[in-house]
Amino acid sequence: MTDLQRSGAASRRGLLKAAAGTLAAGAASAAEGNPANLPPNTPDWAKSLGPGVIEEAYGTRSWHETAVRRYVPWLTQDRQSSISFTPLAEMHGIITPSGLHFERHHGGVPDVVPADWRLMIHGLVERPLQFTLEDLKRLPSVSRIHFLECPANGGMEWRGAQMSGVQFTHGMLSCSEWTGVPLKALLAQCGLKPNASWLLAEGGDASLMTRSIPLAKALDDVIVAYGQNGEAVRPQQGYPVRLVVPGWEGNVWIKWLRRIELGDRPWYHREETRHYTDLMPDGRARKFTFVNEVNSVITAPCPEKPLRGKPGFVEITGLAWSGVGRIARVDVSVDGGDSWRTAQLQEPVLGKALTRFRIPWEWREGQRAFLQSRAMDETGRVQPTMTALRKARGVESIYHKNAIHTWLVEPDGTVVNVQIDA
Ligand SMILES: Nc1nc2c(c(=O)[nH]1)N[C@H]1C(S)=C(S)[C@@H](COP(=O)(O)O)O[C@H]1N2
Ligand SMILES: [Mo]
Repeated sequence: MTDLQRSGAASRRGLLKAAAGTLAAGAASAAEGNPANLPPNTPDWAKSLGPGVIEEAYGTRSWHETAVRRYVPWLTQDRQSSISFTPLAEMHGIITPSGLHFERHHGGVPDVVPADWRLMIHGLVERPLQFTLEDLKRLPSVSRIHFLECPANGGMEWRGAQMSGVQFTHGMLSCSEWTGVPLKALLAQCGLKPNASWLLAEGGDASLMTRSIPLAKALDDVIVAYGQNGEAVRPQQGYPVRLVVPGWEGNVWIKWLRRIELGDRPWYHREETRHYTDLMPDGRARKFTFVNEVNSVITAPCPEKPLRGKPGFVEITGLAWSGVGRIARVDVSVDGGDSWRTAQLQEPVLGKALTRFRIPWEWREGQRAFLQSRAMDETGRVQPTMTALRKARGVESIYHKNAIHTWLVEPDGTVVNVQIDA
């Protein structure tokens, strides 16, 4: 049996276990290599026919690839109301494979039966309507690439660095191509009453999560999405339909969407309609902070991608994003912000999407370096330093931490998560 056959035959769970189990051995043998497989020899895998088409009717990645979503056991009491993180250090380009999209659920993942699913739109409308999935798919669609970030991303680090790598410092962040119907079109079918100014979106999971969203945003760029990266939205992401609210905090991207109610004010009064608030140093709270502001992080080198023992040319690369528009510029420092060089932005550079940046660097043997990236968006917003952000927001917040992040490269090439006073 070849490796591909073995992985094809294994259950999903079995495959993950197998992959994890071979990680250590695989890493060691990858470094050494098997001389019999190296040039000029014919490698083992070229000596016999491999499996044919549809051996795996729904494909999976190579079983040698081991990056997985992970969670932090001490962060939540259980896994139903919890969060898992995207392994950002392993990502190429800007699209997150759907199987590695971070997950945030308040009541677990419901198994919604598509034939039994309806979207109800009611409240301050002329004609309350219900849509089936087929109804939605008959309407003109759009496909747009947007990042989705939980506003709690980085929230464990207001008081200091504490997470072990970029997966946990920034991994409540993913980016997909979303396909669906502009919410504006559905609202037009229902006919808005003149005093409609807010909407309530409700999810069909056990948490029946609801969020208030200003109507102006709904009429701007909100999508009622059934597609994710070319296929149906994954169950973990809200199958069959979720709200896509470009650039805005993840908690308003209601999953398993089932109801939209139009009103003339936000739904403060409902217990389950609590919104995320930001506690300020003077004791006041910011009630609605919808936009995820300009942010960036270096994804290599990083704690998961150390330079160990290999001085010389290194490409520093990472991701930048802004909830208000396109990324205009990313500067990179290797000396903790004393000096900066402007990185190259890789196409495509899209509004409210992840943007990849790259810049070459010569790492001298034994050099200690403080790597930072500082993004600026097309509106001129610039990422603040951690010191400046703390000054403005204090340390009682959880949400909307978009400070410049620092990785310390030790003389031996190990990379450590640190915060510096600058
Ligand atoms: N119905 C419902 N929608 C939801 C949630 C939920 O628990 N239930 N979690 C929200 C939060 S807090 C975030 S950050 C995003 C996460 O989306 P993802 O799981 O696709 O990454 O979904 C939002 N939509
Ligand atoms: Mo979230």
